[in-house]
Amino acid sequence: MQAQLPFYPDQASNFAPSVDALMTFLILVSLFFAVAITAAIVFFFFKYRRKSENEVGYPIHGDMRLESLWIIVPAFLSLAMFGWGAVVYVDFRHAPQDTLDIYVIGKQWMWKIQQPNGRREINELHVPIGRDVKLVMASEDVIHDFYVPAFRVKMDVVPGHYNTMWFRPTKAGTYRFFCSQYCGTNHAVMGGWVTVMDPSDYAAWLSGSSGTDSPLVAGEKLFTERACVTCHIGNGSGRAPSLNGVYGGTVRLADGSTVTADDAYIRESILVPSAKIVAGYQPLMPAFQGQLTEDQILSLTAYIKSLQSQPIPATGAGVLTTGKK
Ligand code: HEC
Ligand SMILES: [Cu+2]
Repeated sequence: MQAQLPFYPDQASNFAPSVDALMTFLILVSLFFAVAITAAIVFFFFKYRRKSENEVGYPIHGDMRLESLWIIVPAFLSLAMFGWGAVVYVDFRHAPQDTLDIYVIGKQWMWKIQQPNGRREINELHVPIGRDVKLVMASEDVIHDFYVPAFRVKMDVVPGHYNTMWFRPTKAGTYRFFCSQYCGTNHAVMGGWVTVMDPSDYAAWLSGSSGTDSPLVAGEKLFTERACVTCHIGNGSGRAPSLNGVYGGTVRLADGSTVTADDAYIRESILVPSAKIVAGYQPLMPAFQGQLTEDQILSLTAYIKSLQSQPIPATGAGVLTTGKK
């Protein structure tokens, strides 16, 4: 319905219909009360106007039925808004399993995007239709925000932190995306185009790659170049815990607490190792804060993720459970 209105963005993702339905409900409720209250004001203005110079009004002592009505109706309406909003929001915040993960890095004033096979794009994002896509987003400098109106999704992109958001494109075409967090002089031009393609076209486009390493391959190289491999030995015999099977699992820390090894934990472990020490190990890992770009951290994480499929060494003291399914 709204899609026919001028200036209304296309409905091009799984979220568009549900967000628009909720939005329509909110607008209709607001419109109803705005019109009804204005009409009542105008009506009472004439009906209860003072008709003679010495007219005095009756004192009014309230009316239980009226008061119950204006408590119950708004309470019911606002609970409905909350409940409905929560359903849409929870769906947006919980990415399904088996998503196509694409890395997005915001930087004054451009978007650098990397496809799962390593193909890079700038201010462009190609996605296949009908596939659940998850964007893993980080910033090189200040807070940005990735916003695709046609998909009805947006999410802040924060330095020192990963934010993710997911969507399933439902309609082929080219749609605009924007940075929607003011981020400096050229904020206004920090945007680009999402291209939603048929899966076969997307596969063909991907394979016409510009030939950079995939994050996984780049991560594996970095792991050697940055000498991570000298401490983190696969069979757990090094001075550091083996990273096999760590990702997605639960890690026991030296202070007795446990933590889930997600992207944020891996990131922190690399940048500021002293923040959380794995039980049974000395805090001798150097901090890599300021020494790795966001790209490189993402690549290292992708590599550590891939180590999940390797055998878990019996000596991996810190590992309680693994993310292996
Ligand atoms: C000098 C040896 C050393 C080097 C080099 C080193 N680490 Fe570590 N690393 C450790 C030790 C020891 C621990 C466990 C104590 C701790 O948590 O700080 C650790 C912990 C970790 C953890 C958390 C592991 C877990 O089981 O929870 C990750 C992830 C990690 N390192 C990644 C890296 C990466 C990536 C590099 C290279 C960029 C690297 N490390 C380089 C010694 C090292
Ligand atoms: Cu920006």
